[in-house]
Amino acid sequence: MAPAIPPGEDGPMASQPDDPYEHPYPAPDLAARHPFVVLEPYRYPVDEMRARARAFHEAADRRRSVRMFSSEPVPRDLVETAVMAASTAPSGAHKQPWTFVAVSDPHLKSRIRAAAEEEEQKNYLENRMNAEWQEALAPLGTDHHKEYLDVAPWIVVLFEQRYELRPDGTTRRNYYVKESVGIAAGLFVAALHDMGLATLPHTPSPMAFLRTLLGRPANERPFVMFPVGHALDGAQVPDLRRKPLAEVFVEVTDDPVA
Ligand code: IYR
Repeated sequence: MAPAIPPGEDGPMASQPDDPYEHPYPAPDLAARHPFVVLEPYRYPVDEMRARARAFHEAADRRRSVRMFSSEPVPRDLVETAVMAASTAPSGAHKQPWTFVAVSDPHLKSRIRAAAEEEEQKNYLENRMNAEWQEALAPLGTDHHKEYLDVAPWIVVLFEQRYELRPDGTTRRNYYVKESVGIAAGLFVAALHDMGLATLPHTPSPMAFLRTLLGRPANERPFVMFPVGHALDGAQVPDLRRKPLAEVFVEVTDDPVA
């Protein structure tokens, strides 16, 4: 059977002496039906791996969720590039089931703030969040005031596409939508932080109002929204500690069931 990718520079590697695979991927009949390319290698010497790993952790560890934004404008292309980075997230069946909806219009931001505050009043003041929940939030000092939605130059609302709506009106299933969109959200947060912008994953639950307010189609449901901008000079954040490795990492060595 002729391989779909001709051998050569972009072709499949000759089997290596230490090749452990009995069942190569892609199988030749798969490669005959769908295009494959050779992965661009990106390996580093192990010392460089450690240095990069440490640098990435240190940079990530400087990120904080911000609730006091500056009104300083942020060029739209920066938001777009963060969305492109987020949109590299792996997704179920590569469906990329997300839409990032960006708003900088002051009137629209105000309407979002008003609707969010209306929901949050029920959460905080009418005890839609129970006592245990409110107690857990106490150290963060959040309340129903969401002024930052007016102040931050951008609000980006991340919508999950519960199913695919094709231009001809037909639909297709999406898979692992929450997992996929959650990973994209994480990459968005990281991309903004890496370029020196601040954000806050904000979920004014329920937030169905965002679909109507932003005129989104029936297959889309708001997943999380992000005020995006520079942190206000002197902005305060809660003095939180991150769990140490020992609390978040376990290596299982013996078969626990044996
Ligand atoms: N959505 C509310 C409440 C809230 C809930 C959690 I969980 C938080 O970590 C923070 C806030 C709000 O945005 O205030």
